[in-house]
Amino acid sequence: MNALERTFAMIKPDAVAGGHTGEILAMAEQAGFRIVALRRIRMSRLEAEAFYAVHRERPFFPSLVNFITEGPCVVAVLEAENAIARWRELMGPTDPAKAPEGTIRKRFGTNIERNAVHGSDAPETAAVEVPFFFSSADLL
Ligand code: 3AN
Repeated sequence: MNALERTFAMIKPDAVAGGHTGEILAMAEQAGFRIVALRRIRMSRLEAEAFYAVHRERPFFPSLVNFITEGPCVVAVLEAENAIARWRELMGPTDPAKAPEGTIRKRFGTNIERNAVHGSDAPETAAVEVPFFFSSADLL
């Protein structure tokens, strides 16, 4: 089975403000992902709270919402075989201090919160996160 899969990817405000959008997209393309959809957005607090609703009860939730709304993000849909797992591998672990060489978070992450990128963690998550930002007409 070599079915193509799509994942939701986000370049977070730290990496966008740092001028790393192009390098991160280039890393994605060099790793074999096709960029299906791409948009620069600025999330409202309401949108950020909805997007990160699964973390609502976590102690870091208010700080996470502050961070993700501090500036523009770039959101994308990436397509590849096994895209969800492969994008998470290219991102590296949540904590950039634990990220191996060659990962996006090793190169551009600062700490567990300001970690440059996001990616869906499962097909069920991608199925919610992709339509959160993109309509079917964006996904050709
Ligand atoms: P990932 O982004 O690697 O899937 P999640 O889903 O566990 O990680 O967490 C979502 C986001 O919440 C992370 N990207 C990070 O910005 C933030 N976060 C997770 N754990 C912590 C923590 N212990 N302290 C601060 N922020 C955190």
